[in-house]
Amino acid sequence: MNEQIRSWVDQVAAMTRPDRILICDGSEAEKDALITESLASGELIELNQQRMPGCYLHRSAPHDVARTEHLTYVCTEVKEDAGPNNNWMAPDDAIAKLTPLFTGAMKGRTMYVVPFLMGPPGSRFSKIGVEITDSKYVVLSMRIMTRMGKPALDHLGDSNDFTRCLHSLGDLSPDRRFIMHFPERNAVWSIGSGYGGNALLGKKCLALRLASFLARKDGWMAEHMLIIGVEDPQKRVRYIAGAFPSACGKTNLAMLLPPKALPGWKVTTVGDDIAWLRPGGDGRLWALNPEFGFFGVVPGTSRRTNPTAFDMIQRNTIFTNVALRPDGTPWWEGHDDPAPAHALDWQGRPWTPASTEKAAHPNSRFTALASQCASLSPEFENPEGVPIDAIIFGARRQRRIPLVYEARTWQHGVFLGATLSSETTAAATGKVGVLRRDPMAMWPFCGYNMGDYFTHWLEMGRRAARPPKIFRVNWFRTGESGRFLWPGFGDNLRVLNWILDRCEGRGNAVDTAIGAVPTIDAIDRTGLSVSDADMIELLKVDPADWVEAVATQDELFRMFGDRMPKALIEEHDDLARRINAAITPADLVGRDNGA
Ligand code: SAT
Ligand code: MN
Repeated sequence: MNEQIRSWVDQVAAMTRPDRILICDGSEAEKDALITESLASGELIELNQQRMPGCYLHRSAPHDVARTEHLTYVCTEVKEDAGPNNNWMAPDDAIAKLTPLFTGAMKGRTMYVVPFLMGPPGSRFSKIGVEITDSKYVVLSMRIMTRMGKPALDHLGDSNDFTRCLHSLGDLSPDRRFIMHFPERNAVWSIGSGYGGNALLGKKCLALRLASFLARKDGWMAEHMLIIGVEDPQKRVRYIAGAFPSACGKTNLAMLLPPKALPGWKVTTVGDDIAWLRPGGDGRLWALNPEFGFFGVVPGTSRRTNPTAFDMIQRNTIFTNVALRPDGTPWWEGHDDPAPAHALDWQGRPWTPASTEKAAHPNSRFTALASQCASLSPEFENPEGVPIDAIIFGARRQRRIPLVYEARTWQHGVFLGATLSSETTAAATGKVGVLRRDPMAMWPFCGYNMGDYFTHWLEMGRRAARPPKIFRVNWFRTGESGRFLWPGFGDNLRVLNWILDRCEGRGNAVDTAIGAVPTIDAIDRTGLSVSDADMIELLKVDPADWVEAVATQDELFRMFGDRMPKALIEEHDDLARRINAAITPADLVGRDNGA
């Protein structure tokens, strides 16, 4: 056993006073024992093992169902280093606040020590964490989401270079819940929540917040991005990384199944949530997925919307907060099967289709091994990652934002990322459906001042001789009465193909004030029933509609004061000029409905 881990474990045990300590090796026998104990304690409920072998249901505490951003802190010595995008507490104050909460917190419980590896074994880019937790559900989930146990210890050797991740369920009260990050001390302390992003500390805490901080120091990037390979009929594979806020379809896009009308095309999955990117010797950006599994949103997942994910979660999967049918199989809104006549809802209460509440929680989740994903890329374990041709930024936007457009330059692309905003989802607590700024989809995950983060993005573009092209996409534009104009899902490949064409100097586009937008016939609509009128609507750039958007961008940029890079302010002023120049006198007089 690594001596540094041992002495840290001793220190934590002295504070938390567990009844037992278990150092996890990641073996099958250990998993089986954890499942048996979890079934006995009610932390897991066995699902129908004939139909769904190795599948279990976990019901969380009713008020512990999503990330709690208002209880999440970045604890840097200097407040400005955390920035206006983070809650801040001085590191010593944070320790002083949490020490009483952790003191004795594991009495009567087992303390699990979970060494884990983020990134492929043997990669010089991989990182080690050790999570101490008193939750069996967390251990079982970490076993899926990370390379846990022996591969991690082998990678670490006797080094002290690991992130100290301390977690306890505490009493699960939001009043005593904190997720504290200490980037300068390479540590995370989380108490009071068993929910994914709050409790599986390898994911958002290490692989995004702490990693983004480290990445800036060491010249790489940790981003909230999926990574996919797009294989053409000639078997050439190109790679796209895409940043989207939580619950905006990253998992569906990562496992995209091409429409029948595009034979010979294939999408392979490298990752669905997190990308670590570095400039390679060839001047390109190379990306790897540090995770080992998928923690995806369940509602809406079906054979129709995402057959790959649906098949993936038929075995060895932990479901959290879905409904339970009488035959012991799970159900959720958007399942292929119709609503059952009787079920238990996500809290275990009787439910019928007449119930006014949802059967599954809107942020119910599956946790499944990447190796169970039929579309997993053969490059998944490549220690160098994959070379990225295009970066896409996407979000949920009913209005204004075209289906796709292209940035003029890297700097303009960084501006497109920095001005990303999205309608909120159930992945974080708070109101759903309101527009919020989410630069690069990293607002909740950037572990330092976002002004510095923008500067770092600009710098990375300068450092890579052949940086990817940058695009903005929006699958969610609606027409009259809220109808989605674009079918989404597999048909998004049509948009990706235009993007890849543009990366090679092909593909038709018109220059507009906001960037290059496809011409009406530029996106292949073979076999698709999207009318010309809808296509025009999907691609429309209405300058008058952009005036307000440009004005609110000011507010965001001003938040960062002198940490805001001038280059992005210039991009903003440039956009304002272009929008004003594009406005016609008719726009000023007034427009008819929807025009
Ligand atoms: O933060 S989680 O990992 O729980 C899910 C998400 O918001 O992306
Ligand atoms: Mn995410």
